[in-house]
Amino acid sequence: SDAYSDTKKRKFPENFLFGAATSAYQVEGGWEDDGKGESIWDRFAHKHPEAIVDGRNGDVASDSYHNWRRDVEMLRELGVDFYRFSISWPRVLPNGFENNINENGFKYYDDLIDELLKHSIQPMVTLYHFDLPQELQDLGGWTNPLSVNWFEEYARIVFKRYAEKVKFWITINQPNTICVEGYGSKAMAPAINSIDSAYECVKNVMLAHAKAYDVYKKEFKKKHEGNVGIAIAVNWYDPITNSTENAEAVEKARAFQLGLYLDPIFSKEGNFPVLVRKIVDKKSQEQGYSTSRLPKLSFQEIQLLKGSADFLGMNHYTTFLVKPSQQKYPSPSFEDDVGVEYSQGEQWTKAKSSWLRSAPYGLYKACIYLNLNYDYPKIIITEHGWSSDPGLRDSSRVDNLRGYFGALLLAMEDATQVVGYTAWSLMDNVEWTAGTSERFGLYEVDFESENKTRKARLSALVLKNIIETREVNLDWKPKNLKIHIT
Ligand code: PNW
Repeated sequence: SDAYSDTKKRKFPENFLFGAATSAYQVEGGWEDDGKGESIWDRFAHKHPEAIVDGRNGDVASDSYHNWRRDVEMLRELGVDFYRFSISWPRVLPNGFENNINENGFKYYDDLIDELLKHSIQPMVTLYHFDLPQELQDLGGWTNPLSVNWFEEYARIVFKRYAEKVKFWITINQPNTICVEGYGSKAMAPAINSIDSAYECVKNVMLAHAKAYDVYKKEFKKKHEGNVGIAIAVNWYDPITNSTENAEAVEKARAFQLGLYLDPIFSKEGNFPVLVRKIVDKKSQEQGYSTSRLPKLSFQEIQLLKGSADFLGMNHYTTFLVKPSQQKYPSPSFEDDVGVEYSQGEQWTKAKSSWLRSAPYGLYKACIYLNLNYDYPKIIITEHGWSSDPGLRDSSRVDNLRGYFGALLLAMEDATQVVGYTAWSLMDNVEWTAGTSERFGLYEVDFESENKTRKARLSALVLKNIIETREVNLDWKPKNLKIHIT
């Protein structure tokens, strides 16, 4: 058992918000319908079909482009307060630029948002979840400093259209995935695999976020009173054992994985962490570069970034155990800069994804870390979830959900300012290069069927019960797997 997640009866407050999440590329399909432009994920999946585990890419995915009415019905069945989904930039601005607006693409989101509001479900809109317009990538994508302006114009257009209806906004999902996985490796599109471009990307993505926040604050906030945040991967990092070397290693892991994205926005001083600056400057010099690959932020940029979020969107899945790296990583690389190795507790239950094990205590510790380092920020858990094989009796997902809710309730009792929780994911979808081989859905999707039929899993009924009762009852079981709108 886990000292940070127990069965004591703690309740979610009545005003606590529950939601479920998806992202455009992962569920929509309709990849070239009605004038949609090509995204970097369309290009990557078509050019490298061998990179997608089971060959199922985002061309059709869960076909939410046609099944959005059913998606809203599922949200009503669950009884959630909000739906977190993302807008596909190339669906609404096919080449990325503001001078070419695709009304047909916007119509899809008009309909989805209206259907949600008709049933009192708040839309929570992510502006960017990994699917850059390919034409912008051809100009360097997030390594081009102009990307800050491209995103600003895109954000303004979407704010203008939906400020009346959407009160929760997330600018960017997981800068670390976008930059380190997308530009510093071949794991995600655009698979650039250059460490210099990864750090350039970090600077531009962070500034793009801050600009969009600024646009909302200056042009929309007064009238529309919405909230704008950013979703950052805040997994937990612990030393594998207590030793001086491991303590130093975990400090580096936290600085590179968390501080690099959190400090500029949420710390008092602003700017990138001093430790990251020191390490990357030194490494760059040793490797024969005259300038550091970590770009500098100007005084104005530091000011723009500082405080640029009404809430922290916390994506939390798991915990990693850290020690100094024993192997030599390729150099230069992000791994080499951080210089640590990750593992996970052998005793922690394994999910379908290789990186994912269940360790609820890590959510508690991550919350306390945020409180102490960033002065009790307002938090919405914007993603948490579990991958499994297909099948409706997903008891591993139920265990994971209950365990993490226990830890969350304990963190809230200890003054963590969490106002909402978002399950990843509403339904099975395209898990990037894992295709549909890793299922994250509360609802199962039959990808072989014509209509991509959705069916509630056991976890959907358990979550529905928790939302209704506001508490986690480990003994609760549904009579059958039928789910109804209540
Ligand atoms: C997130 N980790 O990525 C993404 O935002 C989603 O699009 C994705 O489908 C979901 O989580 C599941 O993978 C993550 O290594 C990738 O801890 C990696 C990690 C966490 C989240």
